[in-house]
Amino acid sequence: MVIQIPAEPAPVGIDLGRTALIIIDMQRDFLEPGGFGEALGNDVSLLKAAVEPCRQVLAAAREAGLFVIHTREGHRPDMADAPPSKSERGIPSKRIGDPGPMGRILIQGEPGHDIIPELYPIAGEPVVDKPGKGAFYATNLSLILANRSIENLLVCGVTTEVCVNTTVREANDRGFRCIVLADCCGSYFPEFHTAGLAMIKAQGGIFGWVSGSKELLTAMKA
Ligand code: C5J
Repeated sequence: MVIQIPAEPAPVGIDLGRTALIIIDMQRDFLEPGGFGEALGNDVSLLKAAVEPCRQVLAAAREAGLFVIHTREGHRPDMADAPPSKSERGIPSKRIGDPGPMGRILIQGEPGHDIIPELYPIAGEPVVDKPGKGAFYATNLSLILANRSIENLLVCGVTTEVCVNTTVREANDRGFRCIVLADCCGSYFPEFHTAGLAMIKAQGGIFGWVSGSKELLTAMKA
Protein backbone atom coordinates (compact mmCIF):
# COMPACT_ATOMS: atom_id res chain seq x y z
CA MET A 1 0.00 0.00 0.00
CA VAL A 2 1.36 3.41 -1.02
CA ILE A 3 0.84 6.31 1.38
CA GLN A 4 1.59 10.00 0.91
CA ILE A 5 3.42 11.62 3.80
CA PRO A 6 3.48 15.41 4.14
CA ALA A 7 7.18 16.23 4.40
CA GLU A 8 9.81 18.80 3.62
CA PRO A 9 10.97 19.76 1.07
CA ALA A 10 7.98 18.00 -0.59
CA PRO A 11 5.41 15.30 0.15
CA VAL A 12 6.73 11.78 -0.38
CA GLY A 13 4.89 8.64 -1.45
CA ILE A 14 6.10 5.33 -0.04
CA ASP A 15 5.02 1.73 -0.39
CA LEU A 16 4.63 0.47 3.18
CA GLY A 17 5.50 -3.06 2.06
CA ARG A 18 8.95 -1.78 1.08
CA THR A 19 9.42 0.43 4.12
CA ALA A 20 11.23 -0.21 7.38
CA LEU A 21 11.21 1.78 10.59
CA ILE A 22 14.74 2.16 11.90
CA ILE A 23 15.23 3.38 15.45
CA ILE A 24 18.76 4.58 16.03
CA ASP A 25 20.57 4.12 19.36
CA MET A 26 17.71 4.76 21.79
CA GLN A 27 19.98 3.30 24.46
CA ARG A 28 20.20 3.92 28.17
CA ASP A 29 23.81 5.02 27.61
CA PHE A 30 22.56 8.03 25.65
CA LEU A 31 19.30 8.79 27.44
CA GLU A 32 20.00 8.07 31.10
CA PRO A 33 22.45 9.56 33.60
CA GLY A 34 25.74 7.67 33.97
CA GLY A 35 26.17 6.62 30.35
CA PHE A 36 28.25 7.64 27.37
CA GLY A 37 26.24 10.78 26.61
CA GLU A 38 26.71 12.16 30.08
CA ALA A 39 30.37 11.06 30.17
CA LEU A 40 30.94 13.37 27.22
CA GLY A 41 29.53 16.27 29.26
CA ASN A 42 25.97 16.35 27.93
CA ASP A 43 22.63 16.97 29.65
CA VAL A 44 20.94 13.67 28.85
CA SER A 45 17.47 14.87 29.82
CA LEU A 46 17.35 16.81 26.53
CA LEU A 47 16.79 13.60 24.59
CA LYS A 48 13.69 12.51 26.50
CA ALA A 49 11.26 14.52 24.33
CA ALA A 50 11.80 12.09 21.47
CA VAL A 51 10.75 9.01 23.44
CA GLU A 52 6.94 9.37 23.42
CA PRO A 53 6.56 10.27 19.71
CA CYS A 54 8.94 7.43 18.92
CA ARG A 55 6.88 5.04 21.05
CA GLN A 56 3.72 6.03 19.17
CA VAL A 57 5.37 5.49 15.79
CA LEU A 58 6.75 2.14 16.92
CA ALA A 59 3.29 1.02 18.07
CA ALA A 60 1.73 2.06 14.75
CA ALA A 61 4.50 0.37 12.77
CA ARG A 62 3.99 -2.86 14.70
CA GLU A 63 0.23 -2.72 14.18
CA ALA A 64 0.69 -2.12 10.43
CA GLY A 65 3.17 -4.99 10.16
CA LEU A 66 6.09 -2.78 9.12
CA PHE A 67 9.59 -4.18 9.37
CA VAL A 68 11.24 -2.64 12.45
CA ILE A 69 14.99 -2.47 13.08
CA HIS A 70 16.78 -1.15 16.15
CA THR A 71 20.42 -0.14 16.35
CA ARG A 72 22.79 0.16 19.27
CA GLU A 73 26.15 1.90 19.28
CA GLY A 74 28.76 0.08 21.34
CA HIS A 75 31.82 -2.09 21.49
CA ARG A 76 32.97 -5.60 22.24
CA PRO A 77 33.92 -6.24 25.87
CA ASP A 78 37.59 -6.54 24.77
CA MET A 79 37.19 -3.23 22.90
CA ALA A 80 39.03 -4.65 19.88
CA ASP A 81 36.54 -2.75 17.69
CA ALA A 82 36.95 0.60 19.48
CA PRO A 83 39.55 2.78 17.79
CA PRO A 84 41.79 4.65 20.27
CA SER A 85 40.78 7.89 18.54
CA LYS A 86 37.28 7.22 19.91
CA SER A 87 37.99 5.53 23.25
CA GLU A 88 40.47 8.22 24.33
CA ARG A 89 37.75 10.88 24.26
CA GLY A 90 35.76 12.10 27.24
CA ILE A 91 36.54 12.69 30.88
CA PRO A 92 39.23 10.23 32.15
CA SER A 93 37.59 7.46 34.23
CA LYS A 94 34.33 8.08 32.32
CA ARG A 95 35.45 6.84 28.92
CA ILE A 96 34.22 3.94 26.77
CA GLY A 97 34.84 0.72 28.71
CA ASP A 98 35.12 2.43 32.10
CA PRO A 99 32.78 1.26 34.87
CA GLY A 100 29.68 3.40 35.33
CA PRO A 101 26.38 3.14 37.22
CA MET A 102 24.91 1.14 34.31
CA GLY A 103 27.95 -1.09 33.80
CA ARG A 104 30.90 -0.47 31.50
CA ILE A 105 30.19 2.54 29.34
CA LEU A 106 29.06 1.74 25.77
CA ILE A 107 30.03 -1.92 26.02
CA GLN A 108 27.82 -4.64 24.53
CA GLY A 109 25.98 -6.70 27.12
CA GLU A 110 26.08 -4.02 29.81
CA PRO A 111 22.76 -2.56 31.07
CA GLY A 112 23.60 0.93 29.77
CA HIS A 113 24.21 -0.38 26.27
CA ASP A 114 20.69 -1.74 26.02
CA ILE A 115 17.64 -0.06 24.56
CA ILE A 116 15.38 1.95 26.88
CA PRO A 117 12.36 -0.03 28.16
CA GLU A 118 9.80 2.23 26.41
CA LEU A 119 11.13 1.19 22.99
CA TYR A 120 12.35 -2.30 23.74
CA PRO A 121 12.53 -4.60 20.69
CA ILE A 122 10.16 -7.53 20.39
CA ALA A 123 10.65 -10.85 18.61
CA GLY A 124 11.22 -10.43 14.88
CA GLU A 125 12.79 -6.97 15.16
CA PRO A 126 16.50 -7.20 14.38
CA VAL A 127 18.88 -5.32 16.64
CA VAL A 128 21.96 -4.14 14.74
CA ASP A 129 25.01 -3.54 16.91
CA LYS A 130 27.30 -0.96 15.40
CA PRO A 131 30.77 0.19 16.42
CA GLY A 132 30.48 3.48 14.52
CA LYS A 133 28.08 6.34 14.09
CA GLY A 134 26.54 5.13 10.83
CA ALA A 135 24.35 2.02 10.99
CA PHE A 136 25.77 0.64 7.73
CA TYR A 137 29.43 0.83 8.75
CA ALA A 138 30.81 -2.58 9.83
CA THR A 139 27.32 -4.11 10.20
CA ASN A 140 25.06 -6.42 8.16
CA LEU A 141 22.27 -3.83 7.85
CA SER A 142 22.51 -3.70 4.02
CA LEU A 143 21.93 -7.45 3.85
CA ILE A 144 19.04 -7.32 6.31
CA LEU A 145 17.31 -4.62 4.25
CA ALA A 146 18.03 -6.30 0.90
CA ASN A 147 16.53 -9.58 2.14
CA ARG A 148 13.27 -7.72 2.80
CA SER A 149 13.38 -5.68 -0.46
CA ILE A 150 13.30 -2.49 1.60
CA GLU A 151 13.49 0.76 -0.37
CA ASN A 152 12.34 3.34 2.19
CA LEU A 153 13.44 4.06 5.74
CA LEU A 154 11.45 5.90 8.39
CA VAL A 155 14.18 7.16 10.68
CA CYS A 156 13.95 7.91 14.41
CA GLY A 157 16.54 8.10 17.16
CA VAL A 158 19.47 9.91 18.67
CA THR A 159 21.35 12.00 18.15
CA THR A 160 19.98 13.95 15.22
CA GLU A 161 23.28 15.36 14.04
CA VAL A 162 25.50 12.37 14.80
CA CYS A 163 24.19 8.82 14.37
CA VAL A 164 20.88 9.75 12.71
CA ASN A 165 22.58 12.08 10.24
CA THR A 166 25.45 9.69 9.50
CA THR A 167 23.04 6.79 8.92
CA VAL A 168 20.81 8.87 6.64
CA ARG A 169 23.81 9.90 4.56
CA GLU A 170 24.97 6.29 4.28
CA ALA A 171 21.44 5.13 3.38
CA ASN A 172 20.95 7.88 0.80
CA ASP A 173 24.13 6.84 -1.00
CA ARG A 174 22.86 3.26 -1.03
CA GLY A 175 19.64 4.32 -2.76
CA PHE A 176 17.17 4.36 0.14
CA ARG A 177 14.50 7.04 0.52
CA CYS A 178 14.93 8.31 4.07
CA ILE A 179 12.08 10.06 5.85
CA VAL A 180 13.37 11.45 9.12
CA LEU A 181 10.71 12.03 11.78
CA ALA A 182 11.84 15.25 13.43
CA ASP A 183 10.07 14.91 16.78
CA CYS A 184 11.23 11.29 17.09
CA CYS A 185 14.85 12.45 17.01
CA GLY A 186 16.79 14.39 19.61
CA SER A 187 20.07 16.09 20.33
CA TYR A 188 21.93 17.37 23.37
CA PHE A 189 22.17 20.61 21.38
CA PRO A 190 18.81 21.97 20.15
CA GLU A 191 20.57 24.08 17.52
CA PHE A 192 22.32 20.97 16.13
CA HIS A 193 18.95 19.16 15.96
CA THR A 194 17.57 22.00 13.83
CA ALA A 195 20.71 22.19 11.69
CA GLY A 196 20.92 18.40 11.32
CA LEU A 197 17.38 18.29 9.93
CA ALA A 198 17.95 21.36 7.75
CA MET A 199 20.95 19.66 6.12
CA ILE A 200 18.86 16.63 5.17
CA LYS A 201 16.00 18.54 3.55
CA ALA A 202 18.01 21.38 1.93
CA GLN A 203 18.59 21.64 -1.81
CA GLY A 204 15.43 19.78 -2.74
CA GLY A 205 16.07 17.06 -0.14
CA ILE A 206 19.74 16.39 -0.72
CA PHE A 207 19.81 13.44 1.70
CA GLY A 208 16.09 12.80 2.17
CA TRP A 209 12.87 14.13 3.63
CA VAL A 210 11.90 15.49 7.02
CA SER A 211 8.44 14.87 8.45
CA GLY A 212 6.97 14.24 11.91
CA SER A 213 5.21 11.55 13.90
CA LYS A 214 1.77 13.16 13.55
CA GLU A 215 2.09 13.49 9.78
CA LEU A 216 3.15 9.86 9.47
CA LEU A 217 0.46 8.53 11.82
CA THR A 218 -2.28 10.49 10.03
CA ALA A 219 -1.06 9.24 6.64
CA MET A 220 -0.97 5.66 7.89
CA LYS A 221 -4.52 5.90 9.28
CA ALA A 222 -5.84 7.35 6.01
C1 C5J B 1 26.79 9.82 19.60
C2 C5J B 1 24.87 8.77 18.61
N1 C5J B 1 26.21 11.02 19.64
N2 C5J B 1 24.12 7.70 18.72
N3 C5J B 1 26.10 8.73 19.19
O1 C5J B 1 27.94 9.70 19.95
O2 C5J B 1 24.48 9.76 18.03
